[in-house]
Amino acid sequence: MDTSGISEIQKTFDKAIESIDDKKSLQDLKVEYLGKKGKVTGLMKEMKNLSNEDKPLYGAKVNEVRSHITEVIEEKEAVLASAALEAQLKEETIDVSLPGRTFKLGSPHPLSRTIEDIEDFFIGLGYEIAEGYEVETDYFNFEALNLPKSHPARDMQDSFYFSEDILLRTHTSPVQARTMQARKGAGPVKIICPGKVYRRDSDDATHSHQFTQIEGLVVDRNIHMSDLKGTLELFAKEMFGAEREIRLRPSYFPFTEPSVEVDISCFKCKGAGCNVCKGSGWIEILGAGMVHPNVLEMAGFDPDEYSGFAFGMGPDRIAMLKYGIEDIRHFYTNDLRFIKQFTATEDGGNQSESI
Ligand code: 2NL
Repeated sequence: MDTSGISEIQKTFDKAIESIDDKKSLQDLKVEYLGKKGKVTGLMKEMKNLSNEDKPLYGAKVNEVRSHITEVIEEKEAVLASAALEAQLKEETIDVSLPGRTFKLGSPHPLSRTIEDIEDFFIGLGYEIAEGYEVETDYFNFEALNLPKSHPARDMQDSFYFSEDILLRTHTSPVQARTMQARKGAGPVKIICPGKVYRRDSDDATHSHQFTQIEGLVVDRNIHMSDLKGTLELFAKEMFGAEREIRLRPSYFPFTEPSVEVDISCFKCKGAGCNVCKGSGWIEILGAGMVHPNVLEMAGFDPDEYSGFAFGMGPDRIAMLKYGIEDIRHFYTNDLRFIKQFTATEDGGNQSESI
């Protein structure tokens, strides 16, 4: 019996495997020898031509070669796999000393930030936030606030009219009037009304036809001017620093009686006089007063039983003072270079330039 063919196949295999150094060629080699139409399988097919005597010997020899080839291929597979893993690990090495990827932080618009700060302060004192309509009726924007059709103070609040009776609100007071009315004469009312308001004005550094307002209203039994004063003093200290003092000057609003303008001691010069306070040591920040009995009555509250105080301020002006912004139009013209100056801080707020 001639088994030289078998030895020959093992020899050629041993030679061929030496030069294999990738998975694909190894797979091809495996098919070439052990596959259905492979060389080793071909040897087995020769069996039928052998005598019964020779068959076991021949079969054993072929099996030996098959085991050898199988074993060598498995070894090679393991070697290639570990080499591939090593190469991958080398490739994907992470240099932990490299700087991390940076990402850009957004920051709140200084006006939004100011409005939120003001809201937070009053929420802390137990106020609720009330919001209403930007398109209002003449009644709620003017009449209900003691500004009848003939009232000369209407001239100061010329607005954008949709019709004789419908307009863009000139202040947030209609929200307060509506809230009072909804309470049907039963106090207490303790609300803060923030929002956009509109006036027919020519835009310049300190005027905008669209701006923001925050008004506050407290109506209950036994509300006095002292309550207003204490509230606004706390507010001034919270917004502009614990050393701030407030000063009340007599003023006039149709919806309050008496009415006052409220100043804070200058946060820049501490009262000595500078460009921010125009040399006076005081800065006007809001208007306020005791709710006019007519306003209470029109909203369904008995002025003999209830009294209240109200105040109104412009967050635009407060933000301009706080952050040293010299032109109100910066808030509304969406120039990113402006907004980017107010970088976010860890507490989520803006970094103040001037205070
Ligand atoms: C200012 C002055 C003020 C009010 C707003 C008010 C609202 C109701 C009743 C009474 Cl419903 N008063 N609001 C009172 C005084 C002043 O705003 O200079 N704002 C920028």
